[in-house]
Amino acid sequence: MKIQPAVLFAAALMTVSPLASGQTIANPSFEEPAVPVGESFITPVSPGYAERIPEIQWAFGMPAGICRQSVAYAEQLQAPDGAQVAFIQGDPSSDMDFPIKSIMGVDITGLVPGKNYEISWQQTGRATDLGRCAIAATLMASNFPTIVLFGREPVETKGAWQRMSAEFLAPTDTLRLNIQHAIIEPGNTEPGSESTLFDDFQIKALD
Ligand SMILES: [Ca+2]
Repeated sequence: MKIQPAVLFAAALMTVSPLASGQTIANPSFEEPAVPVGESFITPVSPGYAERIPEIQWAFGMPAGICRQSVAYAEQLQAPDGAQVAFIQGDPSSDMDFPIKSIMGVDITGLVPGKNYEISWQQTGRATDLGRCAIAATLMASNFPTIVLFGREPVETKGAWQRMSAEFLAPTDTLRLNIQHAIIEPGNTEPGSESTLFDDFQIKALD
């Protein structure tokens, strides 16, 4: 049977379609920009709900941001990928209720509606903290129900990276990933206590 040109054209489109592997998380390892020499970290200029830092492409509440490995929030800790990580610092004044200030988020783009994906990342509690933290991770888009990846998942390790992963069905092509952070068992009483670090976000299509 002779194959019609239209069929060949459609097949060619499928071969080169960027949607086949187009799912993207911007700056997934927090390597850009390089934290300036003499500085340990970059955080939002002003407190508030998830301020987007253009150079990083992620939004961070206060206190959260990126830092170099082995210093500051990542003291005694090597990044699992590259040399920088993200952090969310606990907010001792607002334990237990997942305050919107202690948050970081980014848009996931290039998803194909109706396809299944796996998202994963590395996380760990700061080695020198005494208390216990938890995260909630959601995916959101206007006019679609919120997808809960983790509702209230304790951070199980300190100073040792643990890969978190969850699967989801994409309802639309762009979803906002938000990770909220809370102290569930206060250990330190100083400001800046109880932090969780993140690195190496990955997303892959499952079908
Ligand atoms: Ca990194």
